[in-house]
Amino acid sequence: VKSSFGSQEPPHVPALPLIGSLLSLRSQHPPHVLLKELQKKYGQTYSLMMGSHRVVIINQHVHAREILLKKGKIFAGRPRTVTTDILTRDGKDIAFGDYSPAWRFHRKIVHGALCMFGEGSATIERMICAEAQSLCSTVSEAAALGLALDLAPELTRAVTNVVCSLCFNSSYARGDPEFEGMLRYSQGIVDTVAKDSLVDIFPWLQIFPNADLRLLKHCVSVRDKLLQKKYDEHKADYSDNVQRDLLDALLRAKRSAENNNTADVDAATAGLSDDHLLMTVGDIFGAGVETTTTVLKWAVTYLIHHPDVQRRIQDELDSKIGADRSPRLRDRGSLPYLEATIREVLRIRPVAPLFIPHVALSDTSIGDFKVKKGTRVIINLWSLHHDEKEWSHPEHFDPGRFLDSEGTGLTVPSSSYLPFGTGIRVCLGEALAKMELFLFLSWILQRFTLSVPPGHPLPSLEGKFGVVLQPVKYKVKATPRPGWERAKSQMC
Ligand code: HEM
Ligand code: PLO
Repeated sequence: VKSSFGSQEPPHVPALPLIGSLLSLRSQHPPHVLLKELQKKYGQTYSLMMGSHRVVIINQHVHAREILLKKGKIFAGRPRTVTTDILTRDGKDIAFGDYSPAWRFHRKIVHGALCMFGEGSATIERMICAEAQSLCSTVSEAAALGLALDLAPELTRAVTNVVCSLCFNSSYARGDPEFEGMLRYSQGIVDTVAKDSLVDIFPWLQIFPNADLRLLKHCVSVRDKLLQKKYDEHKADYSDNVQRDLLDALLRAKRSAENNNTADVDAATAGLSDDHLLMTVGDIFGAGVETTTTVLKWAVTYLIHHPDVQRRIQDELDSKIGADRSPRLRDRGSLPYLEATIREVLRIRPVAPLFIPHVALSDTSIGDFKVKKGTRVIINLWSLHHDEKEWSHPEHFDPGRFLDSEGTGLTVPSSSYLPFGTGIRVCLGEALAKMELFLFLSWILQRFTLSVPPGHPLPSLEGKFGVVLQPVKYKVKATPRPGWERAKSQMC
């Protein structure tokens, strides 16, 4: 794609060893906050060297939208990094894979399969409700015993089982050793992948013994064994006539590409290797679990800090749904305050505060700035979601900003809001994630009021930066709401 080449270089942060080390040596701020701060000195769009790579940092929505939408194809590349190469067998997945015919083909198939099993089907709603039911029973048992509960593993199991049903047509019971193993390896990957941001600052570190890399390799090999097992089982009883899940849909696409049963040019040139297929399922599985769980944890954290918001959601649930049935997806339109709360959680604590870096595939421009082919671009979603010019008191949690003046209709009050990205690299799981967030939160809040156990401090709102921005661990006290005592909470 041809495009005009801008007239000036973006302001450049001096290439001292400083920046590389500021990010890797953990300045007092996490990277997204530090990169937001640097705009005070260098302007909203500036560049810096990270190791040997030139990186442009974007802190405003006009440039972010130009990159993702207007020039989406030019900026559709992804960098290769030591850690993501280990995770994805050199970029054979969708999220970290560079732009290519193979990538286009995989994305198209997964998108189709997600539509078939996800948005368009009643099955997915049933799967989510079954997990919401089981989650609420666990919470109810703890409440009946007067126990405070770490909700994180329970939320993770619920979300994992939805993705598991979707991908593999299977699910885990509480305490299943395979599930416990999965929790461990996934946290290991989240903790080590992109440790120094997704731009390798010191790629040469890999040649030294490095505890993080060792842990990452170990966790990835555990994950790969699990994926391989599911893959082998599916291959063994695959039939062209039934598609039980996403993996069946991928297998079918692979066979059809191999038999040249396709008019798709990308498919014919790219094919679908076993590695590609496994890594793609790994992406859906990993993204499906870690992102949605993280948002649910942030939602619970903010609801505990804001009992007034919790009460207003419960009032809405009581008046629109009542206590005789559980919420369904079709209730989404009548619960605007809950929807607004979900939007506000996604704004104030974006799951991926720096997205995944994009790469310019040809010489191009951003605004008036020249950008050379190969330049890496970090879109700082944290800056967009905390831009004082776009949001009043950005650190203030206020679902009301997503409601119209009557307080009944939903709005997006600023263009500086992109929780799922946009354009050709837009999140593939947006619809699925929104269904899960709505159903899990509405089921929980219909039945329980959440608070910290007596004597415990409120949980921190800081978050731990990594490939996803996670809240810290803490325990929750769940008080059953009137009318939702033990027996009734078992009801669907
Ligand atoms: C990419 C957000 C849930 C699958 C992304 C990106 C963001 C994002 C910001 C990067 C966009 C970019 O680099 O330009 C979220 C949030 C979620 C969520 C906030 C939950 C609330 C999910 C789920 C799935 C998923 C449930 C899978 C079913 C993916 C994939 C990509 C992606 C495969 C890579 C797309 C590509 O590079 O082409 N997501 N996501 N996400 N997401 Fe999500
Ligand atoms: C999460 C840990 C898993 O074990 C592996 C994995 C795969 C895909 C990644 C995901 C992790 C983190 C969140 C990512 C997702 C792809 C898209 C998503 C980066 C590392 C986001 C939010 O961009």
